[in-house]
Parts: sequence; C-alpha cells; structure tokens
Amino acid sequence: MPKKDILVLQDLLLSNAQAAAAIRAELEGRGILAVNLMSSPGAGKTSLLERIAERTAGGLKIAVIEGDIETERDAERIRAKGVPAWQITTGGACHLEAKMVGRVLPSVPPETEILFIENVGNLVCPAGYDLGERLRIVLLSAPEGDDKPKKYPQAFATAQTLVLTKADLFPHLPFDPAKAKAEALELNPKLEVFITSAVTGEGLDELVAHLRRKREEILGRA
Ligand SMILES: Nc1nc2c(ncn2[C@@H]2O[C@H](COP(=O)(O)OP(=O)(O)OP(=O)(O)O)[C@@H](O)[C@H]2O)c(=O)[nH]1
Ligand SMILES: [Mg+2]
Repeated sequence: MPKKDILVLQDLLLSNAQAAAAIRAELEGRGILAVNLMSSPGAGKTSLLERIAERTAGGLKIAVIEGDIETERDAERIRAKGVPAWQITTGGACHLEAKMVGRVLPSVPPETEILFIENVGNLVCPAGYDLGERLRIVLLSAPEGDDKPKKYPQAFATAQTLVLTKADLFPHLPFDPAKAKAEALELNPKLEVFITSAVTGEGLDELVAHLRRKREEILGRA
C-alpha cells in the first residue's frame, strides 16, 4: 500500500477509535451493554436477534441498530418483534463505523439494557472497526464450512463469543462443529462458544443467559 494511503487509513482508524471510546463511555454511564454482531452475509444475525427478541419480551430491554449496505429490511424485521430498531445504510461501505453508531445513540431509550449492533454482513472489514461495543459476537453458519476461522482470523481473534448457527442443518452438511470450534479456539482460546438454531430454538436460552451474565460481569448491573 502506498505511504499516503497508509496515513489516510491510520487517520481513519484513529478517529474511529476516538468515536468508539466516547460511545463506550456514554453507554457505560447509561448502563447499556453494546454488542457488535459480525458474520458473513446470511449467517443468521437478524434471525438470531428475532429469536432473542421473542425470548426477552417483557423482560430484558433490548434495542437494535441494523447495518446494511441498502434497504430497511432488517430493522423492519426487528420492529415487527416490538423492539426499537434503527437502520443504518452505508450506501456501499462494507462495515459500520463508530460515528454512524454515535448518531443513533440519542434515540436509544433510557431503559435499554442491551444494544445490539448488527454489522454489515462481511467477515473481513467489520473486524477492524471498534464500534464502542463491550462484547463482540462472531457467527459462523453451517453452510459456510468449518474451515472458515483460520481463513478469516481477525473476526474470530477479536470476538469474545462465537455462535455456530443453523445447527438444524448440521446433519445435512459436511460441517463439523467440533472442528470449527477447535480452529476458532486455536486463534482465540478465551472465546466462549454457543451452538444455536433459529429454526429449532436449540441453544437460544443458553445464549440469552450468557448475554445477561455478560452485562452483569462487564457493567456490574443485573
Ligand atoms: N436452517 C436454518 N436457516 C436459518 C437459520 N438462521 C437463519 N436462517 C436462514 O438464513 C437466511 C439468512 O438469515 P438472516 O437472519 O437474514 O441472516 P443475516 O446474517 O442477518 O443476513 P445479512 O443481514 O444479509 O448479513 C434466511 O433465509 C434465514 O431464514 C437457522 O438457524 N437454520
Ligand atoms: Mg441481517
């Protein structure tokens, strides 16, 4: 990469890091745990959020920021579950940046306990951008293949939680969840790993319990 381009990228990342730090401080003060969800397109991020919304209705207060290149579709799916949701369309950019998230924060209701940020579907670019989250979750779905962690290491190395999704398809695909898990743990031994299916409901209660526990652990609030 030419030196001029490297300097521009460094400036961009520095300004993103500053915006992310401000978001983290604001959300910490407000008692909101921000969770950045990353995966390739179609791995099941919105479906997982829909199922979480059903399981937390009337209890844990969640809100969702949706990142996509175009369309309001994912935010509409979340709103249909009775959860506040805002759509950010990047118009072509392959990831969200902290400033985009910062602009939504004034709209997030004060009673919110967990703010999910569904990143643009992409296993590469989102990993390089801190959004002010305290928990980063990476999803890997069965149809993508169990060899992906080492091919896209940054997403797995920077996350704290890994969710292997579409477990209902395991019997039909050459996907070995133990291999995917072992490969991800080699990159990041501290990863906490969950297996879910948005179709059968497998693993969802465990994941919701994990989210509650993380909020308590990280923010010191039940
Ligand atoms: N069989 C099966 N299909 C699933 C599961 N979760 C999601 N899907 C399907 O996978 C497709 C993509 O799901 P989405 O939830 O839209 O995926 P996404 O990661 O939000 O996609 P983008 O926002 O476009 O990146 C849809 O057709 C879902 O119905 C699952 O657990 N099992
Ligand atoms: Mg989605």
